Amino acid sequence: MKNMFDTICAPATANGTSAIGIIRVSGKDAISIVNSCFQGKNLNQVPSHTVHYGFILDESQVFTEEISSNKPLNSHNNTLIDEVMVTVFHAPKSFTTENSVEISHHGSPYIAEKILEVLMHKGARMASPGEFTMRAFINGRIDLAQAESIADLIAAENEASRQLALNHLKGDISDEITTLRDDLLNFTSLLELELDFAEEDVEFADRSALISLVSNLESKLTSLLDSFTYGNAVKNGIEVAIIGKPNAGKSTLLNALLKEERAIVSDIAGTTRDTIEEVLHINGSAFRFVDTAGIRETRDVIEEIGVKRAKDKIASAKIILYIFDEQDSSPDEIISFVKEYWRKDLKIILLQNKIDTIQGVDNLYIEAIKSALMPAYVQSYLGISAKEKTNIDMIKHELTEYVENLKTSEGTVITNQRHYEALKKSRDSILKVKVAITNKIQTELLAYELRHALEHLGEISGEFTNDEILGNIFGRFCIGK
Ligand SMILES: Nc1nc2c(ncn2[C@@H]2O[C@H](COP(=O)(O)OP(=O)(O)OP(=O)(O)O)[C@@H](O)[C@H]2O)c(=O)[nH]1
Ligand SMILES: [Mg+2]
Repeated sequence: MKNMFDTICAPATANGTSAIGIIRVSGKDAISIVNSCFQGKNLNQVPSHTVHYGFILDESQVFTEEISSNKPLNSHNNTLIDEVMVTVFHAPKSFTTENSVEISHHGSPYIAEKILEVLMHKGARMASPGEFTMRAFINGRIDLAQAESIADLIAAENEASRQLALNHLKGDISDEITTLRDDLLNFTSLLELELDFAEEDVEFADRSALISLVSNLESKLTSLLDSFTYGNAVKNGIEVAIIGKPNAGKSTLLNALLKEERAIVSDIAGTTRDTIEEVLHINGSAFRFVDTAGIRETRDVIEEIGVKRAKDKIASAKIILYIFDEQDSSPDEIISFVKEYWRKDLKIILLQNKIDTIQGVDNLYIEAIKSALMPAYVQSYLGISAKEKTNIDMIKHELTEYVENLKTSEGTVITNQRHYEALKKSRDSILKVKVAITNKIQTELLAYELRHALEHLGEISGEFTNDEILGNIFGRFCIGK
């Protein structure tokens, strides 16, 4: 980890031309460093949370002359880099809790670079990725789960992930974990007290109360863990594979869903050979649609690879849109396909395509499929025309409903794999504690398992952490965050 006492600087806005760019400076000397290359006002004397107009002075100027910050504004132009607004924050009321300055300059990458050069000449160093947020964490302004939620918030691309990230930033995970930990800590202390009085054979920690606490914890941890299915879906999008025989209309359907001609459509069976993936946001949730090669026996080596990829997609997808043409698929074919690929955590939607080409509905056909598969294997059967875009909205409605059903009862939703792992380990320890109590195991072992559970819970908020974990988390942030 780099020195936490350095004053750091970095652009806070994306690299590229824009109306305004912001450079962030944080650390003990942030204000004096910026002041030493600022012309307009003495920043060392301004109150916190105030904005000031002035100029950033050129590096050569900074070097050759003692700068008086109260110099008149009409100095020679080539000594000035840019006209800026600076915002001053005094410790501890800043994002990092350190003295901080934000310089708003004209949004040219060249100007940003020049200003950073000057700041570095004056003693600041370039921040590493996520270093501002890491300082906020190390200085105790936010916990680790909140720090991670900042990265999630920046990455949020739809309404649901924005909402969850904001809840996390506001501390919903942290609050929940703190409550769980406090209860546990209380008991662990009582058990450890018993150990101190081991000779006397006393019981400070009421075992039946401990059992009910442990059961309570177990169910809370389980519901947090369950929420990850939804949380993960929101954060990473839900994979939806479009599967079917060649010419069923898979690519036409992808195009209809996306409302653009993304995939090549033709009446030659075997048109799509590779998988084609596109993200579509429906009612605030992200779906990753994958168009695949039509599944059939083939001697064509390339097509065979495509078919293999399609089958891999069935394995990784959460939802399958199985699309078929009545004139080209018997009920038996469809039934045996579904039975072959069905798994408990997979939703299969059957789409009878090309309804624009059929005269009247063949009830026997539909009934044969429905009676064999519904509701055990399949919950929805829709008639569509991908070409005419008939009933595409019904597919979208089914997908939205899927997301709604994933939502567990209201409450905290886990979106982070690291939290999920830590919660799982906590629950494992809690289950061991439960067994230990029932078997009237030694207090010492009981206390040991409880400590473990506490540590795993503490990993989430960052109470128990190490440089490697921190490096891993903050290294993925952008510079300037
Ligand atoms: N009438 C009608 N034709 C359709 C419909 N959907 C697709 N087609 C036609 O069916 C043919 C095959 O469509 P594709 O979308 O390329 O089928 P695919 O499943 O992607 O086929 P492969 O990539 O070869 O596996 C094309 O000629 C489409 O125009 C539909 O709803 N109605
Ligand atoms: Mg295709």
